[in-house]
Amino acid sequence: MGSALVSDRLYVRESVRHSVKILIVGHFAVGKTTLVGALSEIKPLRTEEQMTQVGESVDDLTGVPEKTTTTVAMDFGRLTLSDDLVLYLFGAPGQERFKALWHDLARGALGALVLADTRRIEESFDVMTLLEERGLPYAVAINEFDGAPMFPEDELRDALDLLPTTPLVTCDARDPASSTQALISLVEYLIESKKRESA
Ligand SMILES: Nc1nc2c(ncn2[C@@H]2O[C@H](COP(=O)(O)OP(=O)(O)OP(=O)(O)O)[C@@H](O)[C@H]2O)c(=O)[nH]1
Ligand SMILES: [Mg+2]
Repeated sequence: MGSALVSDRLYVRESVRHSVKILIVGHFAVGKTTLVGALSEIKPLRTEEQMTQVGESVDDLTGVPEKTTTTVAMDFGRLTLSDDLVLYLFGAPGQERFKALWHDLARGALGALVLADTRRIEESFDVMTLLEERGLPYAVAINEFDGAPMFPEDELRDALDLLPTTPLVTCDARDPASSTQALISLVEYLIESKKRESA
C-alpha cells in the first residue's frame, strides 16, 4: 500500500487481526494524558479543561506546579503493538468525581495500566480497588518524576499491596519507548493470565 495516509499510520494495518481495549488509569496528575500522547500513533483525542484557582483545594498540584489543565472525560489513542495486534488506549480521569464515567470507560477493557507516583503512593489505592471490584487485571507502572523518591521493588510492592503476580515496572510517561515497555509488560501479563485460565 503506497498511500501516504497508510504510511502515516492513520489507518490500522491490514495485517491486524486483534484489537484490544486497554485502560490507562491512576490518580490526578500522575501522567495519564502524557503517556497516551507519548504512545499514540494517531493524534490523541484529549478532553483537557483549564483548572481554576477554586479547584486548587480539590486537585492537589504538589509536585506538578506547572500543570494548568486536567482531563474531564478521557484520553484516547492507538498503538499497533505487532503486525496483528492493535491496542486502543483509553485514559480515564482519576478523580473521585468522575467515577461514573470511569465505569463507562472500563466497559469491554481487557486490562489496565495503573500509573503511580512514589510521592503520592497512597492515592493509587482508590483506582486499584475499582479495578479489583470490576475484576480487571492490571499492571502498575511507576511514573518516575524528577526528584521523586526511589524505593526497592519489594518495598513498593508492599506499599502498594500487590499480588506477587502483578507486574510492577517503572517508566517515564513522556518517553514512547519506556511507556511502550510498560504496556508490553501488561499485555504479556494478560496473555499469561488467559493461558492460565484456559489451562
Ligand atoms: N518530570 C516528569 N513530568 C511528567 C511526567 N509525566 C507527566 N509529567 C508532567 O506532569 C504533569 C501531569 O501530567 P498529565 O499527563 O496531565 O497527568 P494526568 O494523569 O493526565 O492528569 P489528570 O488528567 O489531570 O488527572 C504534566 O505537567 C506533565 O508534563 C514524567 O514522567 N516526568
Ligand atoms: Mg489527564
